[in-house]
Amino acid sequence: MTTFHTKAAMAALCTLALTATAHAHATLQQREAKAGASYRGVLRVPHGCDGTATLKVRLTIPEGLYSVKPMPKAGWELSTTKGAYAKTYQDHGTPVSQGVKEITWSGKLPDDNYDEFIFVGTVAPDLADGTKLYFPAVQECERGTANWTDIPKGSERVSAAAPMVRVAAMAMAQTEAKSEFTVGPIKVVTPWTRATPKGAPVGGGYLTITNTGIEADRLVGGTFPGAGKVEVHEMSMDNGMMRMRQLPKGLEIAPGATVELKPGGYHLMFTGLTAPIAEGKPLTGTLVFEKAGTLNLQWAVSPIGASAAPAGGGMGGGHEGHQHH
Ligand SMILES: [Cu+2]
Repeated sequence: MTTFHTKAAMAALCTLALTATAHAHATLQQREAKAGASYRGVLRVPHGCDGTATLKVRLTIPEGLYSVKPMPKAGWELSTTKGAYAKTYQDHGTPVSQGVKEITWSGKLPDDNYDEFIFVGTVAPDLADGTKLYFPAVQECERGTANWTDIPKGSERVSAAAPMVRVAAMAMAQTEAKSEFTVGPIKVVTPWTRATPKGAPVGGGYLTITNTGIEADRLVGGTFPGAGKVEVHEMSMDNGMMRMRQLPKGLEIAPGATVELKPGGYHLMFTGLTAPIAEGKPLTGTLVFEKAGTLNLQWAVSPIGASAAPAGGGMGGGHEGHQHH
């Protein structure tokens, strides 16, 4: 029993100690990075070693982050170690096969001060979603060192974890970029439609429109592949009945206003469809605004009967994967 209690007490103490030091770790401020995009790392150093000042901060750059450049710091001397990458990356069309693998800042950071050490780099575009990049960091102090260099295996817990960044895959990053379209002061977000069964003469289009300008504009129509016309419609309750009517003068978007077109409310109606709308592959179309003019956009296609845009904002596999039949 005594042994048991002691062990339990020890375990409790260890947990406490871990929790306490967790706040004091050297960490990276931005823990998400997008594959294929630039990443700005801010290493935060909250204290020295055993009460003594930090004299050096040494950061190791993992494979997968390339074209790394450290930001010089007033009062600190900067040095880098370069080396070969495991593979060749593209930097704006130029192949790069080597670069900065380690950055060292030398200076003095008193134990009771906090400071940040900054670098930028590019995340390899082919990294899988959820990839973890570890940046082992070492503080050399007046007395001793603090090593933030532990890299956990799987879900293992480590006491001095290396700063880590999670990568979001490029397809997802592109999805976000491609679900927003603008013309003049008009911004359209997440346009989506749903697949239609064979022979259905109409389809519906949904999106969110924001007018960032100073005068009102009107959505008056557009084009959609295989549709005779694109009409602006409104669904509303009339004596307890859902009714749909065309808005012949279009839909006004007041300056500064955001209007949502969604199932059961305002929507676009694609009439005279010559072929069913097929799920998966985004469709290119236009919207016409009275003042802002023609906006080119891509419609994400949800399954038949869906009540929302496809997951992830919509421009999924089809766009990248070229799913031809
Ligand atoms: Cu309608």
